[in-house]
Formats: sequence, structure tokens, C-alpha cells
Amino acid sequence: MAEPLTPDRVEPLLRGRLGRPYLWSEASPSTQDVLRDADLTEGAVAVTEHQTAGRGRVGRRWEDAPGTALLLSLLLRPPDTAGAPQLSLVCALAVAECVEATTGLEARVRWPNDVLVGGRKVAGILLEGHEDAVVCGIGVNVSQTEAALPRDARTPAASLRTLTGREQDRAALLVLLLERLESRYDTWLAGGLAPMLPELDRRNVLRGREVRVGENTGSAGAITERGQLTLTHADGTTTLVVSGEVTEGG
Ligand code: BT5
Repeated sequence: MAEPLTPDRVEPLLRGRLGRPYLWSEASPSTQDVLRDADLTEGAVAVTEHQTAGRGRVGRRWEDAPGTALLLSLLLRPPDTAGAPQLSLVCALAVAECVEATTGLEARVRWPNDVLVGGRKVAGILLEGHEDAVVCGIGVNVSQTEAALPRDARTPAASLRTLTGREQDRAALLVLLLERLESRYDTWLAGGLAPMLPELDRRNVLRGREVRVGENTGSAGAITERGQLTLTHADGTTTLVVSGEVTEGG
């Protein structure tokens, strides 16, 4: 197993306000549940080496092999939780930026919560709300070998190691991710998604593809400043989709 992300390794590297307090465990059912304590302040981060009940959206599972992934949850307390679902895209951009900086490979975002490289899913994001808090769960596949990745995933999975053939330093990646998350969260607090739309557009893997989201089918277009996905139907009309499961191929 790679060196664990213990506080003595990670805390000295932290530069910003995210990651304080830093709550690490060797194993946990889900890092999402570590942050339920109402007294925790914004910026609290829970990290574990292994989740025994890691979760994705709508009751799905998030798999890991112990000591090979980044498994973290970040507690945010935005002043207005109405726009909180947009934080999924804010986190996805931060993850994509880190993955790209670390691997040199283009990382793209699949609305609303996946990060893909070459069509393979390297990271997923799960937002959960508790009263005035938003818990942003982020799973990044880092050092898994091909055999350690889930085989039956909805989208083929990859890790930074399977993509590059190199081991990555998880502590450095975690610290970089927290820095990028902080910078983008601050941008979002000041001006919403608008300043990030050009980058979202560039990284939007669905753009131009035929997709189905719930009842709606159409050609996926831009992501709006409210975080919606634009769908253009066969008759030329458009729908702005707020949330939902995307199936490609219509
Ligand atoms: C997600 O859900 O992609 C959100 C994943 C969030 C995980 C983090 S880890 C830290 C925090 N604590 C938690 O308990 N969760 C968060 P969704 O879009 O529903 O994708 C789930 C689907 O991705 C599964 O049904 C599988 O098909 C696939 N999958 C599972 N594990 C995977 C992995 N390690 N890599 C790629 N795909 C995976």
C-alpha cells in the first residue's frame, strides 16, 4: 500500500483554509458521514484510505482499493444554498484541472458530476446537503492497477496510473486539489458559474452528443450559468435540464 495520507504528512503541506480541520481515518464506511457534526466549520475535510460503503449518486456504490485513491469529503457553508447544486461543476473543474496538471492529459467534465480522460471515468463527485451545509464528496482513482478498477462500471474506469503508467504522490495531489477547490469556490462565491463558463464549455464532454436525461432527449449543448445542461430537440426547441441521469445515445 502507498504511504497513507495521515495528518502528519498532509497538514504541513496545506496552504489555504480548506483542509482545516483535517480528519483522517484508515477506513470509514463513507467520508460523507464523517462531516455530519453540526459544529464543524467550513473547510473541514474528511479523508480515508478505504471506504466500506462508499457511495455514488442514487444509491450507487463507489469502489476503491485500499490506499490507492483519493477519497475525500469537503464541508462548505455557502451563504445561499439555492445555487449549491452548481458546486458539483465547480468541484469537477477543480478535479479536472488537477488531473490535467498531474498527467498532462486532457481532462473533461461530464455534466453534472464526472471527470473523464479519454472517455474513461477517473473521478466522481457527490453533493449532499445538511441544513445550511453542503458536503462535497470526491473520489479520484489514483494508483489502482487495471485489475483493481471496477469492471462493471457504467462508464469504463481509469486511474491516473493506468492512464500514465506512473505512480502518483497522493499527498501532493490532495494538497493541489484543495488549493484548486478553494480558488474556484472563491470565484463561485463572488460571481457564480459565469466566470467558469468558457472552461466548462471547453471541457464539456457531452457537447454535440445525443443524450437522454429523464424524459428529455436531444443534442447536448452548453452548460448555463445556473448549471443547467442545454438540450436541443429534433424540432429545434430547447430545454434547460436542471439535474438528472445522462444516458448517451438518446
Ligand atoms: C459518483 O456517483 O460518481 C460519485 C462518487 C463520489 C465518491 C466520493 S468518495 C468520497 C465521498 N464518500 C462517498 O461515500 N462518496 C464520495 P455516480 O455518478 O452515481 O457513479 C457511480 C457509478 O460509478 C457506479 O455505479 C459504478 O458504475 C461507477 N464506479 C464505482 N466506483 C468507481 C470508480 N472507483 N471509478 C470509476 N467508476 C466507478
